[in-house]
Amino acid sequence: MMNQLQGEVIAAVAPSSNLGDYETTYNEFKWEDVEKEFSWSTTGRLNLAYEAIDRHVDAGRGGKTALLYSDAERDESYTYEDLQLQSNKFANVLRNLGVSKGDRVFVFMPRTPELYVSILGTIKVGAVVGPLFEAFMETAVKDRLEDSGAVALITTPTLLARVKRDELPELKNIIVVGNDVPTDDGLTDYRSAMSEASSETEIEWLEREDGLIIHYTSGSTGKPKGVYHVQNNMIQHYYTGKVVLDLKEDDIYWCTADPGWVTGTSYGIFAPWLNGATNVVRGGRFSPADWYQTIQKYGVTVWYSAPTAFRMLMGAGEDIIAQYDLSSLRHILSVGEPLNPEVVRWGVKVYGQRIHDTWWMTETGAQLICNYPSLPMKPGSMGRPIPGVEAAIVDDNGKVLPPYRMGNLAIKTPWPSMMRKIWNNPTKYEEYFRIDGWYISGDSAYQDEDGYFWFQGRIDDVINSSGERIGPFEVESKLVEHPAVAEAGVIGKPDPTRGEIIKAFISLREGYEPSDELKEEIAKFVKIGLSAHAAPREIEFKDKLPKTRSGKIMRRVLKAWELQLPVGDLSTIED
Ligand code: 6R9
Repeated sequence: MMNQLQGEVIAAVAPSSNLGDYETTYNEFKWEDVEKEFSWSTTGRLNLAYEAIDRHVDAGRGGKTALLYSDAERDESYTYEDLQLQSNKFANVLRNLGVSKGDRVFVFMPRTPELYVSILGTIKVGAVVGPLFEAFMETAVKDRLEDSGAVALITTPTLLARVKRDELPELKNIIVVGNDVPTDDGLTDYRSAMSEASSETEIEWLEREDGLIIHYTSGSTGKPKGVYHVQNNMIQHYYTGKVVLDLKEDDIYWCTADPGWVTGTSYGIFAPWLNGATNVVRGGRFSPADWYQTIQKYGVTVWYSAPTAFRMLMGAGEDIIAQYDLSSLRHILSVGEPLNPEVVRWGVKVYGQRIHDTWWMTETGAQLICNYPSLPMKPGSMGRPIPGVEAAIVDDNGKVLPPYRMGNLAIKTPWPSMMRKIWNNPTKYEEYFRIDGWYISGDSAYQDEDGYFWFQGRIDDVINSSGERIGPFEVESKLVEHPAVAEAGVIGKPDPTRGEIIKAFISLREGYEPSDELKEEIAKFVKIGLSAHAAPREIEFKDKLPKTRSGKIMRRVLKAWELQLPVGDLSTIED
């Protein structure tokens, strides 16, 4: 099973990347060298918003474009100096409302420049940001505001209707961005408050261990967990921006993620601005034409997205690609889910670029295992650990396993952007560190003899059929190679004789109709292409698969459907 995806290597594309030679950099690397970049090396204090924005202005780069924003109605551009002044104003708006260091301030609104200004201003006063997806409904919003004890919220008139203010006594202030702001108690009109606020402010200078952000993320059971991160994260945001995103002075960088997801903050805000890049934000929903148009319009050079988006672009076909000039692209990356080798091959074909997989989690705060422009790529592998990080496959007792043995993907503690707590839930936090010296990710993987890591699934997704352990990802990857298959989700279905059998949920590409013949053909395709025991014994066609907002196929929902069990917390599901 484990060697099925091995053997294919795509040569390094940019030996002159910021990383340089992987082995040498990895062996000689020290975090202390990166830390020197920031103000604490001279003052002992820091503030991420200062380091990301004002630091560039102080260094004479204030006129450089920091943000290129567009949606169906707006088309705007902001320099680093513009963002400095706007975030200063917003910091003053918050201070006038009594917000101070350590307070939790949540943002609940679509991707607009105001969202980015609000986040930066919140950090400037030393408050902890809590980003929420715009599509959250009442209960999801309430759970998060209540658990975190948020004192302020920035939202829009439309979304305000989903905030149960009478049930949230700690939420004293709501700042509303929009045209018709109601004038109730506790509501502040963003625009008029901003126009009255001074554009100078005192930055709250912080310790490295002071709070930065809380991202709520769903586990397989229970309520969402508030993953708490500190200012120290910026060391790793900055460094991975440099060596994984490979950001250079002239890059036009586009991360397609919403800040409701950790990718949209760590890599949609912090990493690009800490590196002084020009950051593209496109509002509105996904559409292939719109996305290609965005790349063409701005001349995007570095593009960070997710497998689900790449698969949808693949589904949209090649004719549309021919209508746009995408020649500015020089580096493409992916995160959030396993990146199927088929997608990598397709990227090489249609974009002339490898799509570089990166692995990390909300809890890890920043990228940990990655493909680099200067490293040969093995499609289907997540790559190798970033310099300064040690990763391994360990068994349940913490024993490090040799190459090709599947086990817990674990990270040696600590690393700069490691979460520092689960808000209000120390027990959950400790579970991740139950094996001394290691963070246990909950993912299963194996490592090959060259040190590359291969994702197999979430631990609880691993299928055991007739004693064979099968990673659903390998089966799904083979399935999407079939011309009829757009997306596939694979689960283990309990079976009296085999323990579990493999069941595949499949959505079909345009032009294909469900039929028993097609089921047979697809099963045979896996049997021949992967192995007999990996072939799904059952296939069910669906119009759409359940996915999180970050694009992960929710295997636990497929499983719950199959077993007719409650599906649990669905607050992060796509509509
Ligand atoms: C950044 C982010 C974390 C979980 C993680 C794993 C899956 C993320 C992946 C990947 C395979 C990759 N995941 N990147 N699986 N290959 N390159 O996604 O954070 O939303 O917390 O999800 O996502 O299962 O444990 P988060």
